[in-house]
Amino acid sequence: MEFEFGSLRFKVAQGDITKFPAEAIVNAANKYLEHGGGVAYAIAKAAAGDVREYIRISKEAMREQIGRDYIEHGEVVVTPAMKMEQYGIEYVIHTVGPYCGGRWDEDKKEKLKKAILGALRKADELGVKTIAFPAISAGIYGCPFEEVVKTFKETVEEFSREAKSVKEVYLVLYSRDSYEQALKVLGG
Ligand code: AR6
Repeated sequence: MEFEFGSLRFKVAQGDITKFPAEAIVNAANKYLEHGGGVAYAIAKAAAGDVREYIRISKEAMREQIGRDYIEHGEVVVTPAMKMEQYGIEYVIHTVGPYCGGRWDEDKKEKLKKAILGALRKADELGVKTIAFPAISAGIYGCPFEEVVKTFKETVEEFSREAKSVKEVYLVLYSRDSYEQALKVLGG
């Protein structure tokens, strides 16, 4: 499924983001970049082989780029793709979405928008053309999948008015079920 917003395309795909051929992939991180489970663990493992090593690299990058040992919603940290370079991935952009625990309201939506926009703006700054996102906050953080998908589409449309180098934004869904659910939500 594909949407065109000016010169920007928003596409929904199914697959494993650690092998997805985009110049930048986004990690659904926690504020301390601990990469303990979910897609964060998978990315850390695929990048460095050793998850603890990638956590160390991420925390060091956070101190250099943010000057703190945690990030807020909207703040992002960039680390190298390491072993994922074989798929054409150059950067991992770590962002933190809201914790929902099954609930959803305007505040959670705003936090998710900030998390998505922060990563998109960083990709633009890095001169990236193609960026791929997982369904941030829709796993361990328990945000309603449909709301997450709708918020992605809305946020990418908003970003299209300021986008410079970014031309393609992918939402990469892990399971066939979640992919089909997303198509339904977005009217496919
Ligand atoms: N490729 C694409 N999507 C994936 C993959 C993959 N390889 N693996 C999982 N997903 P989650 P969150 C999907 O829980 O809810 C971590 O411990 C998954 O099916 O990874 O933002 C962090 O360190 C789901 O739809 O992220 C944080 O502590 C989506 O990715 C916390 O989890 C996001 O699920 C963040 O929770």
